[in-house]
Amino acid sequence: MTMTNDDAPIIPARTVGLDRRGFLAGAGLAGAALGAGSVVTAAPAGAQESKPSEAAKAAGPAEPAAFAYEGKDSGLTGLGDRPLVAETPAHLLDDDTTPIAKFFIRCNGQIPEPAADRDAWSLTIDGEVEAPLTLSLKELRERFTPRTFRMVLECGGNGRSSFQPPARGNQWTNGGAGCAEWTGIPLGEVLRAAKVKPSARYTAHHGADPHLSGDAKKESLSRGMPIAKAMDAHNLLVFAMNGEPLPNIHGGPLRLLVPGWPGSLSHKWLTRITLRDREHDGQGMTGHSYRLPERPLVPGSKGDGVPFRILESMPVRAVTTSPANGTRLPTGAHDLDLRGAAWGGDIPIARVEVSIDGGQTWTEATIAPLKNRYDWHRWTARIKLPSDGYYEVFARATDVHGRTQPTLATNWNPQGYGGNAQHRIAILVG
Ligand SMILES: Nc1nc2c(c(=O)[nH]1)N[C@H]1C(S)=C(S)[C@@H](COP(=O)(O)O)O[C@H]1N2
Ligand SMILES: [Mo]
Repeated sequence: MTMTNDDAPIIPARTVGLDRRGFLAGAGLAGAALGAGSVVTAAPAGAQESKPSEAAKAAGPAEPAAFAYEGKDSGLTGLGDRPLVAETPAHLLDDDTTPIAKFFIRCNGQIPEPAADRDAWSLTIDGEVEAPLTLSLKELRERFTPRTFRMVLECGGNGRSSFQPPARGNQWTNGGAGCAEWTGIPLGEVLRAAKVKPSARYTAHHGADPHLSGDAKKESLSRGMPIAKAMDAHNLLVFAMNGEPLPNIHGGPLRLLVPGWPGSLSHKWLTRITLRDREHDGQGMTGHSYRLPERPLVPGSKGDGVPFRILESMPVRAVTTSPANGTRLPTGAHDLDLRGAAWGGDIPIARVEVSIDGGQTWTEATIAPLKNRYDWHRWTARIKLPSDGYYEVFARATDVHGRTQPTLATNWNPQGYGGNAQHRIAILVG
């Protein structure tokens, strides 16, 4: 099946090789799903430029294999099997609320067997608390009042493929993110019920997914956050996603959802939260994991001797979700309607803009209000294309602190965090 190589390259688009034949290659296929115009091909994504063999490159844009996982859309892009990792191409982020079928997957370890009895799932809160708690999911739901928020969950490495030279890790374009309706019990209320001691400084999260090696002494992941962030009223102990029991692949029966910060804090298959009197040092907390250098590094260097700080709030990002990258429009179709999403960690978005001249001039998009804090902004824009021909449409978001997105990824770092170069899509008219 022909698919769009979604997501636009960060390093200059390989417009050489993206000729009319390229645009025509897949005509009709994805176009049917889109309704407007026909999706025909796409500028290769930065991620894909670094991977295919020279022969494959010469043959034109690669056709990624259909993704196969029960309940998941075959249009997701598989980034790895062991552990299972898949991202959502930008044109599949076009729903206001990301359906479960299209929601990205990021596992670090093995996927546990689905729980036979959801109600019996047990969560322990211990460590620096006066009154340690162990509650079943049933007890948790009876004792506390559930809340529902629509919130973005975004992998800390989202945008990594924009770095040159490539940074270590899954080569996410912009699709290591989604925005779902999460229903759960506010974490802060449960922590308060366990009576947090003044000595508590940091959380430590533990779950039931075995390490990839099968070694029971190792954890696949164990991250944590400062107590102040843990008490944010939007953090939920989630048992339902988009109104359905939380699917196993997304950490059901019970997961943590910590919006705004790297997705790795949103622990799946959650069994224990231990409060600690110091920064947690579990799997994913040490070395350069989820950390950014405190001064700019030479791209490709190791960062030896440079202090790193923990990545907290995620950067600002806009994606164009319609039309898809590589859409071909009929001759004379010069009114281009664009649709997308934008979000920015803890910091609200002030505006979204689009450009068809490489960022020389920008047109402001209309942004929809948020359902609640940590929701994403859906945005729309109509731009006038001056003539038939080839265009690249750039999108950028700016947050209320004035932080916006660079044209090319800046702040290179060994594990590739914070990559938020502007998303761009290729459009051919005529
Ligand atoms: N137990 C556990 N929780 C986990 C992970 C994991 O590997 N194990 N991956 C984390 C990472 S890195 C991300 S980005 C999110 C992804 O959540 P999703 O797979 O539901 O999209 O889950 C987080 N929670
Ligand atoms: Mo992640």
